[in-house]
Amino acid sequence: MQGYTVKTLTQFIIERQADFPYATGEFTRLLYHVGVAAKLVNKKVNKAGLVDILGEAGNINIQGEEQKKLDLLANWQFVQALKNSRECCGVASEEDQEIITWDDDLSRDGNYIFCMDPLDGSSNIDVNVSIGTIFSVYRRLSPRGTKPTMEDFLQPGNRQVAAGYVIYGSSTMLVYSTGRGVYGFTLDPSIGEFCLSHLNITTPADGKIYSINEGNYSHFPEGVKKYIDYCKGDDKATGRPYSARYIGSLVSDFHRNLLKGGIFLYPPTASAPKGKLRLIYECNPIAFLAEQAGGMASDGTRRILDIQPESLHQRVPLYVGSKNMVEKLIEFL
Ligand code: P6P
Repeated sequence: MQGYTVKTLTQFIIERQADFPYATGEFTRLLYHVGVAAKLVNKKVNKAGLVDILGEAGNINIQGEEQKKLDLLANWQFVQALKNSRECCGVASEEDQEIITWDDDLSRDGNYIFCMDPLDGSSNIDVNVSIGTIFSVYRRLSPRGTKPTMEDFLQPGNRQVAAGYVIYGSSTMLVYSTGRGVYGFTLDPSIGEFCLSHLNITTPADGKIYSINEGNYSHFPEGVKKYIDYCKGDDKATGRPYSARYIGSLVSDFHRNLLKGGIFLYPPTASAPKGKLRLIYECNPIAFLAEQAGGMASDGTRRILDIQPESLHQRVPLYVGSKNMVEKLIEFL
């Protein structure tokens, strides 16, 4: 019987457990439960057009954005999975003002904290554009057996032990890194497993794609305007003009550029003077993955991963992708 050798996410995590310092299986169990939540959210996202979970949930989340029902479902699903893992002592989510904790001893004993945007790009749900979950994992600083503190969640991105995203698109993929390269798993619905499909993803040092919402051009810093004009320049020797590709869904724009090479820019704008994207559960995980794949991530003056967070939902400008392209942009800035 002709079959193909499948390596599931669970098999891979267990295999790589040995890579993980003080591998005690705790992290393996945490990541396993993230995979379960991703499969359950995927089921809901795939049916979004069929059952009554489209459209506004009516609530306003702490970002002042309409919360769509799928946002709430995804948030609930991941929080449940993290609780069930018993390895996580608290969660910071885009959808919740405060840190989420559980009043049970096992969770309080959890060694990890989890930061997430459970369903990023959710304004695209109703128009069937890919959306994603973005997550970041840290070891707690506070003693086990106690409630986690804000300090646990305000660690700089260079202290992440893992980061990843799920992209619910033409196929559903989970992409993550524990600091030893970036690995991609594609969901095979016929067996309900994430199967290894992208081994050790590296992003090209140069690319021909730039991703930015040029509608905000008039409010961009001068250096960004100059860089955009550079991307549009006519110089075959440097492969310009580049292609403009912007989906308006961070995970989709980042994933494409990660694989093909390119740069994603979210500069300060009039409506978002500090940038729109959140440091803790969007920029840090994306920056971790970009660097693990050989790319670069900056806020224009600082390496994203070195920024000391000051608040849970803090926003920063984000310039991320192919190393040479980000360096070129920083020259213009
Ligand atoms: P704009 C989606 O709402 C999101 O948070 C990211 O996924 C995306 O990159 C960005 O906002 C798009 O923002 O202002 O270009 O619509």
